[in-house]
Amino acid sequence: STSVKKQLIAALFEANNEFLSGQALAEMIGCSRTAIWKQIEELRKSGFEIEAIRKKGYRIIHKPDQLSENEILMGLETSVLGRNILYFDTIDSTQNKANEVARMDAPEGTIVIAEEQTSGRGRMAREWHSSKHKGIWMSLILRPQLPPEKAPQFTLITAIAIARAIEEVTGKEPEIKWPNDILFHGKKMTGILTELHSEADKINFIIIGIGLNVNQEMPDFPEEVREIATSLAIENGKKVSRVILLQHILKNFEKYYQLYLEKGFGTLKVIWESYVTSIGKSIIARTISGEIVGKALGITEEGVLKIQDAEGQIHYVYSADIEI
Ligand code: BT5
Repeated sequence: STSVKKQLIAALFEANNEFLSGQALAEMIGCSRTAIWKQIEELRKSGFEIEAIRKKGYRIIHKPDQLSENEILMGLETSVLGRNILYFDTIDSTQNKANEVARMDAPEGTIVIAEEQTSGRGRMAREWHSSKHKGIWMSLILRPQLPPEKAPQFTLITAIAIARAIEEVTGKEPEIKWPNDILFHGKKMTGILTELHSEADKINFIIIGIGLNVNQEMPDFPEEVREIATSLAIENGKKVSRVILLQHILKNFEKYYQLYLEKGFGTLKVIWESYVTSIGKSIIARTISGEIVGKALGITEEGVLKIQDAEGQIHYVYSADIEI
């Protein structure tokens, strides 16, 4: 019956506002009219508004902002990224699931996406709040044939793809904060978590976790992040379709990923720098081995942050929390 449902959604969409009768649908899909009617009821329960008129049939008036496989695939402009989708209503963490399926040979471009995460995580086992239906909580599997030290660049490529997608969808330009945050007015709207599985000299797979606050209002955030977090809807003044945003992210990601594989990080570095606001400013970088205070000079060709301290010494920072 999942397949009846898929075919039904596809048929109703393709009908383009024309009515389709129960009989016609049953014949197209190869099932009974009762089965059609049952599935229509199911779709209504999951948020579709479907008009039904006697002697004419059915048509879709409104589709829900749901991140189901069908919704994502309809209108997706990529050839690899997002072509294999594992969708969950609720999950512990999409990173865990992505790791699991990547070990079992899930193809490049596979995405694991959930409406809600119960133990979403940030870097260093920090918590990532992922409230139901409000954001994009997703992990993307990539299998680039590259040495492991290139992995951190993927966080930066991801940030550019997201920033561009946000601009395309809302017309608003976010800021990127090295290495893994996207901000609006200094508040965090997106966090990126890049996890690497590699051998000594080559990457097996990379899992890129994206946590993007889309339609939360302030009360949807737990107390402890209200001061530091924001959502796209809050910044945009109105709700944003998660499906459309996701499609734009995947499209841009594929484009930049191609560019990266063909030409290296150089071109992307320039784009990345155009979104960064902290270059040239005084920052504090908190790393596992201690604090570095100084001026952010920019990133290297490899995506490593360069900081110059008061004595003029230059530090290369691979991973840190940055305070501006
Ligand atoms: C990150 O870590 O920013 C990476 C977040 C990655 C989340 C995605 S969701 C899909 C995938 N599955 C997962 O389980 N994870 C990935 P970090 O830089 O360590 O920042 C974590 C900090 O951000 C927390 O300690 C909080 O202070 C703050 N925070 C938590 N939830 C937030 C939210 N929804 N919006 C803004 N800030 C948040």
